[in-house]
Amino acid sequence: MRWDIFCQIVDNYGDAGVCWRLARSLTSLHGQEARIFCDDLQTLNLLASGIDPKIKGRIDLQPWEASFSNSRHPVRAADVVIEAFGCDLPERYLAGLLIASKKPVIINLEYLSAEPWITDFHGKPSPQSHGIPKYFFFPGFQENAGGILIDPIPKEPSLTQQLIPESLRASWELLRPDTKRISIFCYPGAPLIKWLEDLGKLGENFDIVLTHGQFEQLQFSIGNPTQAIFLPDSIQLISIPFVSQDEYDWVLSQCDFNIVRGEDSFVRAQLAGRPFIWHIYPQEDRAHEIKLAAFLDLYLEDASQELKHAVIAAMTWAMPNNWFQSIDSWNAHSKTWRSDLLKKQADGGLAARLIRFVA
Ligand code: TRH
Repeated sequence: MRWDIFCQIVDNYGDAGVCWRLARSLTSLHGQEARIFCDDLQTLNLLASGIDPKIKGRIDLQPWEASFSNSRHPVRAADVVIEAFGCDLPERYLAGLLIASKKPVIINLEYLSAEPWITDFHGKPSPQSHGIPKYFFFPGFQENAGGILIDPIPKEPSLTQQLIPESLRASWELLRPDTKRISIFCYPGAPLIKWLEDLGKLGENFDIVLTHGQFEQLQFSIGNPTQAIFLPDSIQLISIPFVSQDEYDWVLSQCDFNIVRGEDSFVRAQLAGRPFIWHIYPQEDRAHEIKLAAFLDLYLEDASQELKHAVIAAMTWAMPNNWFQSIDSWNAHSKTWRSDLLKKQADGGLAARLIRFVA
């Protein structure tokens, strides 16, 4: 089938990240044809860079405007049109669909959530006045939800540790042996300086891999962007550049602990099989707190009482000395969660469920 994926970047990288991962699964694993129309092609290209050209070559990345029917970019009718995160289709594209002989199916691809209510809405029709069939598709962890994007499934970290991407070589040389490694990719507002100071008092060495812009965020949080940041000697900060999605996946798999955010990095941290803090996207009405609680209910369903306390404390930004003593059992739990997750997604996860749904 031919898929047109519409991606409007609201902020950050998650919208592009999810659309790109979906397109690569559809094409490289399921032999579909995919185009992404994106209003910020530069960001999308950044994420997609460095990927095997055989995979990238199968996905047509186009600016948003290229979806309009005109003589330079005639619109081929797609079989499936994805409105990622409920973005509105361009009117001129929709007008083209209305006169097309074969109508596509439109999918409103929603945000990932572990909340129980999504299974009642997943796959339900969303009748439109234009008459083209449209459905809600809710990604989720439950078996009767839309699944999660699992491609590519990360390999055992020991098998890939030597495959240091070129863009990370210089940073990786700074890592100290026998030192715990923590990557950080989070939103402004997290109490990171205090967190790192506290971590530095645990009596172990930590190398902190700061993703692009994270160091500046730390400086900003102390109120003076030019001021040096003083942390205990046990803490080494290492800034890395913005890397491609595949390279960032690799970083997550090579760290002992990850701080992630949004949607895509949140899933990848779980697939890495390591403990993580999910800095959930803050929403004004505090809906994020409900979403986080719903995820923790699932994630910790089989955990001991002690581990539950530790993980909930960590995920709500309690200082590391409150929960780090449980890191070994959290590690074991992360591995079990990863393999259970993959078992539940053994049907191919989101991309495969989407194809089956449309078919
Ligand atoms: O960037 P995010 O915070 O994205 C979002 C947006 O806020 C969006 O509006 C919101 O709807 C969504 O979250 C829930 O976090 P996320 O989802 O983890 O996406 C980041 C993507 O960027 C992910 O695909 C990984 C990728 N990435 C790289 O490719 N290279 C990098 O160096 C880093 C740090 C990330």
